[in-house]
Amino acid sequence: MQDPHAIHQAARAVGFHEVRIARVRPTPRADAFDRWVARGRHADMHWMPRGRDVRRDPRARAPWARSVLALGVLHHHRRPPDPGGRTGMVARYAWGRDYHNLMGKRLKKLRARLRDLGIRSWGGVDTAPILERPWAHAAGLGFTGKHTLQILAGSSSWLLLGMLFVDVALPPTEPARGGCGTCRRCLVACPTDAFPAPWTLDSRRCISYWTIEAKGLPPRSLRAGFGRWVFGCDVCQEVCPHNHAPPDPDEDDLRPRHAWLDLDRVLATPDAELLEQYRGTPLRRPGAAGLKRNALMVLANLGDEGAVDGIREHALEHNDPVVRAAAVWALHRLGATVRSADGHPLVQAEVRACDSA
Ligand code: B12
Ligand code: SF4
Ligand code: SF4
Repeated sequence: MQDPHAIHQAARAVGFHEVRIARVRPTPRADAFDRWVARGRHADMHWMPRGRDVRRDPRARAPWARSVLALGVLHHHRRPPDPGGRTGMVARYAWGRDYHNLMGKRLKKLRARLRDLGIRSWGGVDTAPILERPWAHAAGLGFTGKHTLQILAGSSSWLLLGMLFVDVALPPTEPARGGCGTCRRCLVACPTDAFPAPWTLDSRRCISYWTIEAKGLPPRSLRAGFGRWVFGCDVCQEVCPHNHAPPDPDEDDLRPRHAWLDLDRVLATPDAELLEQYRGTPLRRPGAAGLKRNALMVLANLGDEGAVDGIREHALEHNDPVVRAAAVWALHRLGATVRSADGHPLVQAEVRACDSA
């Protein structure tokens, strides 16, 4: 059996804060994933059911895999003060550089070091068809909280994951300490009631899904629940008692750059320029129209009539009907009169809904 010490050292040297190891077998709890998809809880993330065989057993992609390295980067920082004006909150994981790039580079370096040790590897961060949390749980990289996130006892859930399957059998690490016990805080605190049961999230009700992944308009019944979240949502983690004193990583790449967005500015900035401003960050994921849609939701929730002129000027004529429809709704919520000659069905549906409200 290979000495795991060199591997742990290599992983730490390239910038992974946490490393755990599990033996490869069929993915634990893969049936829960199948049930989740069968119930439509992946919403419009049509890519999720793809690669089912690999999700169920990574050896469908890497038949030589014997062990998995569960790798973690801790990313917590204290939220900087609200700069004032009409602002929206960004979820913590997105405050700095895009973790796909950051961790992807670290993974690449680690794979090169493993190659030097004669070890073959395959894996990824987020985008490969790997059920990262069940593997992290199996390796003892935290335990799975009722909000479905991995929590490191004595540290926090402000932890991003990467997985690397290797062709050597390594001694597995200990199972994680801790658990949720009788606590239910996250389930109760979720502003949009997105947990049909503990350890199960319905993406169709999750603010994170709607502000990052979704292309369309969120259901009207959920919009007020978005509160000030303009990108992602951290509520289920903020209320968790395991996150009361998280460590802050002292790393330049993880430092907060945009914890708050100026919503008027998001609307007024031309789309291409907006995307350019957020190059290399997760904020590009919903596209410029998605960010503007999100900004309109939050402006409506802020209830500040001062936003009306900006919405009329910059959003009501936007080339994306989702933005125009969101603008109609925001204007209505801010008490402004909305007369729209816009014939697009999405916009018309919003106008009708506002008229009948
Ligand atoms: C799709 C996805 C989403 C979707 C769906 C989220 C979800 N809960 O499924 C949306 C867009 C909503 C989302 C939101 C977020 N995401 Co996301 N997302 C993913 C992705 C790509 C796939 C997750 C997946 O397969 N979901 C399907 C469900 C069925 O799987 P699961 O939740 O892992 O469920 C397993 C367990 O719950 C377990 N289980 C079931 N029952 C039981 C019972 C018990 C007792 C136990 C112990 C376990 C257990 O079995 C299930 C597997 O079958 C992963 C990356 C990856 N490839 O894994 C990142 C990932 C999960 N996301 C991540 C993050 C950071 C977030 C956000 C915090 C971002 C934000 N701040 O806005 C939110 C958190 C919302 C939440 N409470 O989960 C991190 C989580 C890190 C961590 N510490 O756990 C990941 C791992 C990305 C990464 N590489 O770091 N995400
Ligand atoms: S991320 Fe926000 S909306 Fe999604 S489950 Fe957690 S608290 Fe609910
Ligand atoms: S808030 Fe409570 S129930 Fe939710 S993950 Fe944290 S400890 Fe578990």
